[in-house]
Amino acid sequence: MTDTSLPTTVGGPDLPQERRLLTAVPGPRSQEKLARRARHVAKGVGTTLPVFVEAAGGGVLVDADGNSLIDLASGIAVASVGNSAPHVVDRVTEQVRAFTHTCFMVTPYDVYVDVCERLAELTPGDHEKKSALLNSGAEAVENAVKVARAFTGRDAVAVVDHAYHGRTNLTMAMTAKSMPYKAGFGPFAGEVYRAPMSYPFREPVEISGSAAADRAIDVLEKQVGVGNLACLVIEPILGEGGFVVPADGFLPRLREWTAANGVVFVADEIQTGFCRTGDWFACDHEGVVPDLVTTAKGIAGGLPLSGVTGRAEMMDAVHVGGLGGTYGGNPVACAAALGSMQTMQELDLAGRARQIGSLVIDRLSSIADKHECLGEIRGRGAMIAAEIVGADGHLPDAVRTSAISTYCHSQGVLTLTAGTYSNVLRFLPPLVTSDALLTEAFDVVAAAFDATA
Ligand code: PLZ
Repeated sequence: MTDTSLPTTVGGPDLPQERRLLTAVPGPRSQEKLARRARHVAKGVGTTLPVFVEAAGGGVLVDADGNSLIDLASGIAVASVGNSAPHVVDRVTEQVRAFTHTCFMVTPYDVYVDVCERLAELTPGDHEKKSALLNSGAEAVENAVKVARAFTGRDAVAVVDHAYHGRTNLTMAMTAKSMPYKAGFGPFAGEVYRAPMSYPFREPVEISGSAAADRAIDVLEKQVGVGNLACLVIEPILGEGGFVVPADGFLPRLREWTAANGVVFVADEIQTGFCRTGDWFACDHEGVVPDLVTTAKGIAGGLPLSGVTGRAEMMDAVHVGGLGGTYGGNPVACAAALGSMQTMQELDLAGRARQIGSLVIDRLSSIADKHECLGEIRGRGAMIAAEIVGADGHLPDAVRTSAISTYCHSQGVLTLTAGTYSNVLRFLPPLVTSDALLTEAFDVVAAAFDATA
């Protein structure tokens, strides 16, 4: 008889931290599972790398064929503390044993309040803050807009070019890119207006951050009217848009203008938050203090949780019962968040993100010396991207980008792409990845540039 008290597969940081290829990627067992997936899972749900994962931890994913892949994705910036991080596993296990759900709106519990208290401490600014917890990033963005509308009594929502805010109806309207996020899914929510972003690599002529902000402000003042504008929602560094870091001064100028005009400044820190950029939040780098911050992804070590945190008077502008949802702030997800934040603090993962950033930038710089197609290296902390261009040094090269990524996958390194023009390689390793593993991963990335030249 087999001992069923023990899980057959254990992930977490004790997994051997190595790249190990036993078969082609995907191997035969993953291929079999893929055929089953195709029978039962809707086609619209895409796959970046079709291997079936059986365990993960630290900086690796182990697939059904026993291959150990280096993870440069973290499940899109989620597993920052690594998969099955010990504090997350312990707190989740304890919580699952105690109770799994009551619905916070029916009968409250401590871990929800604990997470809100931590969010108030960790998000930028030392003003009085309150939070509401939800399930997904898109839901957090939707709720931030509800709060801003309730507080201001205004309707309009401003977003920027290349923005990504989610796949629900309102957040599809707020997201810029049509394919694959919006095509065929309209009509979209109204009263969403798009302003030009600061995208230093793609400006026709060099423009300062504050001048780029004035360009956006001009569009909003003339085409929307500040009196109609409830909020400006912006990612301090674009995520899906290609890790675009706006020119210095862009965010501070927008912050100043929104404050002067009664517009709620919402920082969407869903991808940038929780140590990813080398600080707790990306707004911290320029000393920008948003009115509201949306969080998700890295917050809870892989369990679904998101939040809106902001000025107490804004959060409290909504009538009782106006915010919530059945699962929002689920106790198991909240326990995971507390374990994840504890890990970030104990291991100084913000500091580690900065170290990872310099290693990655170093490696990409030597690739750029050899390959002119690497048009720009940008990002902060462990959120670094390489924009891939054609021989003119400017035209986006999505084909080469995809070829580089595909090569990495075949060699057991999980990379992601991004960008409006699908020509950005983005690197989001778990913040607990070792230097040795990163070095090996970037040897493969370098080989991918050579092999696709
Ligand atoms: N805001 C800044 O990055 C999620 C989406 C991947 P959800 N980004 C990854 C995909 O193809 O669906 C994201 C984000 C920013 C909002 C969201 C939305 O978060 O948890 O996916 O709803």
